[in-house]
Amino acid sequence: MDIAYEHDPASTDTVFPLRHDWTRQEVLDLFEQPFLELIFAAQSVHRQHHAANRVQLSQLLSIKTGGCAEDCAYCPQSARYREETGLKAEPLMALDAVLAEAKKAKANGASRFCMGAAWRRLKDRDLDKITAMIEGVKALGLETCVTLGMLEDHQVERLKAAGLDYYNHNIDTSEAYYGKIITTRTYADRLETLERVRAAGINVCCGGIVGLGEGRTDRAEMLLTLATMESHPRSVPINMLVRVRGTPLADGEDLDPIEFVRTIAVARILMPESVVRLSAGRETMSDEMQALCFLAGANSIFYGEKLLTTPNPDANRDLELFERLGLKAS
Ligand code: SAM
Ligand code: DTB
Ligand code: SF4
Repeated sequence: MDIAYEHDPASTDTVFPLRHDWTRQEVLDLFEQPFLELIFAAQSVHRQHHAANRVQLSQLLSIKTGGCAEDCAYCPQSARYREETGLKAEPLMALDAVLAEAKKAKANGASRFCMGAAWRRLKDRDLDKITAMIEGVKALGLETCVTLGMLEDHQVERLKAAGLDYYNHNIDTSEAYYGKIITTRTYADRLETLERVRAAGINVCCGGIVGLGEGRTDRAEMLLTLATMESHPRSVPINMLVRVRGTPLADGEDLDPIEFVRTIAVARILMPESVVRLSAGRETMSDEMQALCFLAGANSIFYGEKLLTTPNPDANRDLELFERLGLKAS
């Protein structure tokens, strides 16, 4: 029986309202629930707002790799760790090469193409090239997303005019823990760009990374920041830290995978209408762990064998997993 591929708002009785007034204690209480209670609640919320068996596929492309001026401790693309990581900085890709990758992504079944640049901020000299990429990718019938660092008002307007669907800009962790991970920009800088994007009418894609050595309170605070925004981000990527040799976080202690699933479930409950993306880190996750994340309310993944610079499961492994779980891509 082909059930619940499409969202059926009448499929559950309890309505979980959209709220923007969550408190810190409520979020912590959610995290502390017995696991099975938490997953049941998350799955109930999920079915109220989303098709139960659909997972959206976004494909990433690094259009400008490495040499970044920021010092994000998790990131292989920071110029500060160049000696240790051995990652070479490359120039901005040419339009035709980007479009060739977008065509492949479309043929593989991705619905959104996300172009990432290792920049602290977008520079005006690159704006025309970026808007041409957005227009070209959109013309292929794909949703467009870019992540280019901090933006100014006139830049968001240009991106909007080019037809940009989503801008990704993560808050990454709690405000309290932020200074331990990044010193070259502030939490407030991040929120300012996010507000500009929202005000321009571009969908916000904003989430974070877990496994940075933060505590549960930091994970709760990060989700609280997202869930108390004026409107919830349309997409919420939850990344598990990918440990890259040569970065300051290469050798930390791994986060309990169950805690990662809890983070997904809490995100789902706090932001019922958002698409929660099981993002970086899938390469080292078991199929069972990924299935738990879908059960907890994740309904998007990064698809294709590469994230920006690190590996991701290849498409065959994902398609096989979808087949085993009866999931449909969208
Ligand atoms: N430079 C821009 C910025 O930082 O906003 C855009 C590109 S940056 C690579 C995009 C996001 O990738 C970061 O905000 C972070 O959440 C995620 N990321 C980077 N390195 C990661 C890693 N090793 N593991 C998990 N997520 C990572
Ligand atoms: C997001 O939240 N995760 C993606 C995307 N947005 C840009 C990036 C993950 C990067 C993982 C490390 C790498 O491949 O360089
Ligand atoms: Fe640069 Fe973005 Fe990497 Fe930070 S996360 S070092 S801003 S590319």
